[in-house]
Amino acid sequence: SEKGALKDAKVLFVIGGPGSGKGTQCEKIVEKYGFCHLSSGDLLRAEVASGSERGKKLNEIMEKGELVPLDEVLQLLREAMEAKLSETKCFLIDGYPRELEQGKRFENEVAPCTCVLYFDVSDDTMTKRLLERGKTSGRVDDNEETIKKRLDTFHNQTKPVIDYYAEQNKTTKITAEGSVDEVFVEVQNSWIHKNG
Ligand code: B4P
Repeated sequence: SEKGALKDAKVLFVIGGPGSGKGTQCEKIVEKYGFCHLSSGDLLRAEVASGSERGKKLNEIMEKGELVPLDEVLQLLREAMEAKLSETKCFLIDGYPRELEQGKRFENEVAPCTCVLYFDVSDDTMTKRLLERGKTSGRVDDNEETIKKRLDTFHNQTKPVIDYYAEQNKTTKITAEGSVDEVFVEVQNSWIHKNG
């Protein structure tokens, strides 16, 4: 079955608050190490852009800075992984899991996770980056009010995920306050160490 095919995939979860630089660093990792990068946020925005009824509902949730229903995002990820399986078995899953149940369901139904990269950044820095991006992004969630809610969602729902994988010694914390290139040095140090 498809589930069987994905079971052998090598999966790295990439977690961090909104604007922590996950997407940015994943692109650099792909350039250098050639993983397949799948961003849950990008997959959701693509669904919104398609103009479907499902997309309209998702957009309303994202505009509020809340998490979309687990089954929606898990299904999108599974389909995207299956579509890439003939090319690679190594996946960077960016922006997922954002709540503990997402991690457990993914590991039960898709594939076990090898390692979690956690981008640690202060709320202040994340807010500044997102407001900066908001000047040109056109994203419904890059405004002051939604950013506050996204930070709350991160602290309340995603932090327990980080603790859960830290207890299993799977979490690698990256200090991600610096510039894009400085952070990438940190990533490479941890990355080569764990996956080189
Ligand atoms: P995401 O798309 O994951 O949005 P994000 O948290 O803002 O991360 P992103 O990858 O875009 O930003 P990055 O840090 O790279 O999620 C959006 C929404 O989708 C969520 O709020 C939720 O509603 C929904 N969603 C997504 N996944 C979900 C899931 N699993 N379950 C339920 N709902 C889900 O970069 C931010 C900015 O900072 C960029 O402009 C970048 O250029 C800049 N930047 C990056 N690194 C920098 C650095 N070192 N210095 C200066 N600027 C930097």
